[in-house]
Amino acid sequence: MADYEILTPETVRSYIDRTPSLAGIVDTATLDVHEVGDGNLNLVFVCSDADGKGVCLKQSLPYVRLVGESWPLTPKRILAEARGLSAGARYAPGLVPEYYGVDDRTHVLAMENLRGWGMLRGELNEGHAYPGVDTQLGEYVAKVAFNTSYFAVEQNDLKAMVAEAVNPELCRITEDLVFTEPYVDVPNNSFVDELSPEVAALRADARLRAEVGMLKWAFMTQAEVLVHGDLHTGSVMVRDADNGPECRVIDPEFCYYGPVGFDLGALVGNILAARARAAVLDRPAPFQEWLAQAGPAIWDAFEAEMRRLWPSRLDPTWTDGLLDAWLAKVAVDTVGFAGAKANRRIIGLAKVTDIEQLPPTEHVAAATIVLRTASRWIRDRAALRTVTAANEVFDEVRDEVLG
Ligand code: SR1
Ligand code: MG
Repeated sequence: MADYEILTPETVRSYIDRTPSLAGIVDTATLDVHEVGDGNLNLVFVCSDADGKGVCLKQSLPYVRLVGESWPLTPKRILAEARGLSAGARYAPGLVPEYYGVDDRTHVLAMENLRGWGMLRGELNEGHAYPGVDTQLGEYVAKVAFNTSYFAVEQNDLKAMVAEAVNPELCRITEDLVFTEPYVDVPNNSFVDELSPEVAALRADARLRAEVGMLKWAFMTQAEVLVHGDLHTGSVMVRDADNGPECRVIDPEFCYYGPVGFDLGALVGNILAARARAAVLDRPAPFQEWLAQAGPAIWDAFEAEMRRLWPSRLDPTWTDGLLDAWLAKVAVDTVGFAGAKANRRIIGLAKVTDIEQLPPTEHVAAATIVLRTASRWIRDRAALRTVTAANEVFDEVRDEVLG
């Protein structure tokens, strides 16, 4: 049970009226309110008035929405989301929604209402390409990463920021659901019988189990930058604007100081699911080709932005050679984390519509492509070295599964 007021579409108007920080944002007399939260954790209210002004209110529940009150979860996670959104607004303006503030009594965060925007995952499911959004996402990750790291923040200050941003309950979810549970038999897992041999094979692969353990270790110990922490294609809103496609990154409630490759890997791993879906549905070649270059494009934009920002680093004794070595390490991390993020969506709790909403035969084929590709990414990431090389594994596996 919550010990704070849980909002409903009917109570949102009076909540806005009695919350000084929201005064004047919308006209509550003409407000239209819809609860649209289709994620795993929270309530989301999109509110629009008759003049076209809007606000989006996100309220964290004291439990996991996907499961119910039997899985309690701190509602203070909304403060982590506020931290992530503020960092995005400061370092990557225009790539996150406008942030209007957070109320730590009711665990409600207010932000720009992205009315008319679509979720990238849903758009990809429908076969819609968003050229340029890949580049914007790579830039977003680099801008936040550089500016929240030792590259740009004085050592003592950064240590305080790392401590302030610890997010143990949310990180524990990731540690369990991404790195542990898919590889053992627990009630949270589920998959169709036809996938049992694939799952058994990856669980029996000692090398893979060791490598996924190393990725979990990296997730738990490498406080490199403020990562978003859940940067899948459902955390990206998109639209076709006058100047071309654009995106806004949302939902950073899992943010904490971790390895930057975890965010890049989340994007690449979810593009893997989208690619598998597009392949089994035999989507038109231009769409599949755009999806194929999206992972490398994200990486290229990330690397280019890091190199652009590099001359402004605080410590000039960090040489250009260090940046080269650091980028090489992050590229390997990215491939590995992408594999871990993809496998969990097939085997564990919290699946993705890309794969779940396929007809049975296509579902098995797409899931098999994801599992085989992702497992090779995890196991062979040091040899693969780049997102581009990882893409070639997808091509091989797709041909092996689809013939
Ligand atoms: C129990 S929460 C399941 C998942 O939802 C979030 O979006 C994260 O991906 C988390 O792992
Ligand atoms: Mg989320």
